[in-house]
Amino acid sequence: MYKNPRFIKSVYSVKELPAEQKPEIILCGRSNVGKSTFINSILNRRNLAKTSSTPGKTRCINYYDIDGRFYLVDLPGYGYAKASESERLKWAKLVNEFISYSKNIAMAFHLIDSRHNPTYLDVKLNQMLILNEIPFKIILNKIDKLNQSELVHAKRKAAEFFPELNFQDDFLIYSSVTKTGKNQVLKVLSQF
Ligand SMILES: Nc1nc2c(ncn2[C@@H]2O[C@H](COP(=O)(O)OP(=O)(O)OP(=O)(O)O)[C@@H](O)[C@H]2O)c(=O)[nH]1
Ligand SMILES: [Mg+2]
Repeated sequence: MYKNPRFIKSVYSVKELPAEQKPEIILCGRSNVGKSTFINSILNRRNLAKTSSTPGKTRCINYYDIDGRFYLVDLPGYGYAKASESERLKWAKLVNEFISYSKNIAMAFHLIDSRHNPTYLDVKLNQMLILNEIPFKIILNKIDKLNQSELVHAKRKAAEFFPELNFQDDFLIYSSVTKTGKNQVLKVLSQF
């Protein structure tokens, strides 16, 4: 278990990235899929990362130092319908620039709300990760909201949207409520 996770800074442009070089594990995906909650849940903290039931909470890149070993990096969500067009473009630009600019991204957790089908933007994000040679896990999140047959359906849909991916290797299921999947995530993180 991690002993000393600390908030480091909020970044609004790629020029402000922390000077100290550490492996960066990024949290990405649509707005409201549970990226910030996932960070708290992995770290056993209630409020380290700011969360909200209103989409669009995280509007900048937030850095958390995990026991001096690596950074967890909370990215703004995309596809938040109620944000203005210019705001959405600004967040998308920040995320795109960051992913192609930072040399320290060691891996990505790409979260998808398991209740909804992946979107075009999820497919684009996955392509961008592959293009930049960033190892990733797609997390089907909030599975506490699904019954068994809905979970089967969600897995089938994910396989349809990402036909080149292998469910065993590239996906995990998760719930911050029940902690399903937490051991697998901690195992993935243990390599850093
Ligand atoms: N049932 C359930 N709710 C969850 C889970 N994870 C997150 N939530 C809820 O989903 C909502 C959004 O969570 P956030 O963690 O703020 O989502 P985010 O992806 O960081 O959103 P942005 O910052 O807008 O990009 C909150 O109301 C959370 O309580 C989960 O595993 N299960
Ligand atoms: Mg957030």
